[in-house]
Amino acid sequence: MSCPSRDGVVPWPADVAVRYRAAGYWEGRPLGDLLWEVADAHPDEVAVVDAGPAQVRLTRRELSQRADAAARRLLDLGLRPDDRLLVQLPNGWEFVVLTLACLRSGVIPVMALPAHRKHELTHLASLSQARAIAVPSVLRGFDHEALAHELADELGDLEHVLVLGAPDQDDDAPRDARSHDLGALLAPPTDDDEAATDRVVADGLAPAADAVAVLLISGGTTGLPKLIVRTHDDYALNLRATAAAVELGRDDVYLGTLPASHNFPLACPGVLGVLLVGGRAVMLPSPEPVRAFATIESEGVTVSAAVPAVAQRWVDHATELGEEARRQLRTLRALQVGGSRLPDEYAARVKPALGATLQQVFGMAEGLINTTRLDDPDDVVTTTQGRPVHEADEVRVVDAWDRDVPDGTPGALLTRGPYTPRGYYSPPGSPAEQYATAFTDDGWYGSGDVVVRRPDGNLVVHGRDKDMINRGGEKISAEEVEDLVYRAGGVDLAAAVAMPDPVLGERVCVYVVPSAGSGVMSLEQLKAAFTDLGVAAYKTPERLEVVAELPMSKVGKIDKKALRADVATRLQHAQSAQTVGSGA
Ligand code: OOB
Repeated sequence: MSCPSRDGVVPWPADVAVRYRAAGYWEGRPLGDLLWEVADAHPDEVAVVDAGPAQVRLTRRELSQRADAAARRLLDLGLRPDDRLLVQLPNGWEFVVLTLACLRSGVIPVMALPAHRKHELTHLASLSQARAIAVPSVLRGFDHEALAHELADELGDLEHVLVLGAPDQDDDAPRDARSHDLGALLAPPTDDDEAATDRVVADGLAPAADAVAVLLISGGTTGLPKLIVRTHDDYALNLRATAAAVELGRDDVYLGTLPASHNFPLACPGVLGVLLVGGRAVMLPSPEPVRAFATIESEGVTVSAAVPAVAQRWVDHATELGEEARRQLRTLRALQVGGSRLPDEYAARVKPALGATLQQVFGMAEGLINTTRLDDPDDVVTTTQGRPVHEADEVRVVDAWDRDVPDGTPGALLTRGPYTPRGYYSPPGSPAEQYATAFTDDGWYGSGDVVVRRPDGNLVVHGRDKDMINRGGEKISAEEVEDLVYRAGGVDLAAAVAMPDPVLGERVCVYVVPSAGSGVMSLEQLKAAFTDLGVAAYKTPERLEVVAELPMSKVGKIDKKALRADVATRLQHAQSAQTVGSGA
């Protein structure tokens, strides 16, 4: 069995690692140690609130005892430190306990999104050689349990299916006899003696600080997503630096409504960050404003995070409610917004509508996090995406020849630093170069974003030179969509591009040249083909243009810039035709 805490992981160069340690950026302690220190100091405080249907409150003692019990039970199942566990759970207390159990035991969680389906999960499970998967039984009408067993049948490494029954259903146990009951795995220890033994066992399992803590999923630009290795040392720094940037402390209550397996709500500072500073995490499975506002009021939430589309919904809802919303949101002091570009007009509306200070967050699962600061002038907060959260973050803005451009000039973002790994995870037996894309030889990560650095150091995201579609913060690789269109069949040429959208920023539009003799495909047929291929719904094309040929660039590649312009014009025309049609 391979060991990803060493194999397939690109380490920081030894001299750089020495420097980061000497400077104290890396503390040399695993995340479980750091979190348990807080739990031991304040055992009776409430640490986690599940504000979903489960309505569970856990003190720090209960949280740590359950996590240590779960760590032991993972081992009882046969899992070992360094084994990978594919985690696909909605936001709830179970997600937190299971993640902590992994951090304590050295079992490595692979953070899948609830929206992922067979196509994505198969890839993630095989890439990580996952030995176990944790899923809800049925969520939003989808049978995750059945799918998990399908995967287990097909993938040699995947042995254990851990299933969470729905707490709001009569029968909350898994329905397949082969499933392990995740509810039971996350139950408290039976008594104090068991708790004490579990503690000793879990303390003994403490992973090395430079071992892998979690595997995150990259937004991906080429084909299927890659895995990003985050070590205990570097992720702890990620938590501390982002917590400092939003001035997070023991009195803070963080509301997690974005899918918690994403780096932003997980660790920037997110659920883990608020626990690390001794605050409280409140988990909600959806950012829908009525529930979210009621939860903010009842739990005294002080900080939350949203993608721009969610922030817009909150602003619109608050504007509609007026005074009532201001009362509900009284305790909310900061709203972090990131994942995709927040339009300046909306940025300016956040504080007046919600009463909370806006913090723009321009981050990436690969590391670097930029934020505006709470005391920044309005112009910085509403028109920039902030600056690096840590003094050792290195940022370059370069032209096509890798030369630094002056401030004020758009260029490609390159970054290195103590929480930005030097390469993607490469599975055993695969050529490491295949996973080195996006990293330069001297370890810079090229995020594919086109940014301008202002003289005050703040970055403004202007666009990107990666072939990705950012649908309201959900990243979609154009190449992956194109591969799926080819698999759907009947086309000679396919190109996926972003089309502008007032709500999500971008959506997926596909241009196809049909094969000779095949009938003209409709958007409905294409959507159905994507569903049949078991693809996450957010990647499904929302517009289809059937054309006789595609524009080509001078070097013989499909000219996507021309296609993006084309679809934008078509949408504009459609809109003005509608306006004329409605007599306006
Ligand atoms: C976050 O992480 P990922 O890994 O899902 O996506 C990273 C990419 C960036 O390279 C950039 O293209 C885009 O998402 N992005 C933004 C942005 N924040 C992220 N583009 C424009 N403005 C922003 N504010 O998305 C992520 C990770 C941690 C914290 C926040 C976001």
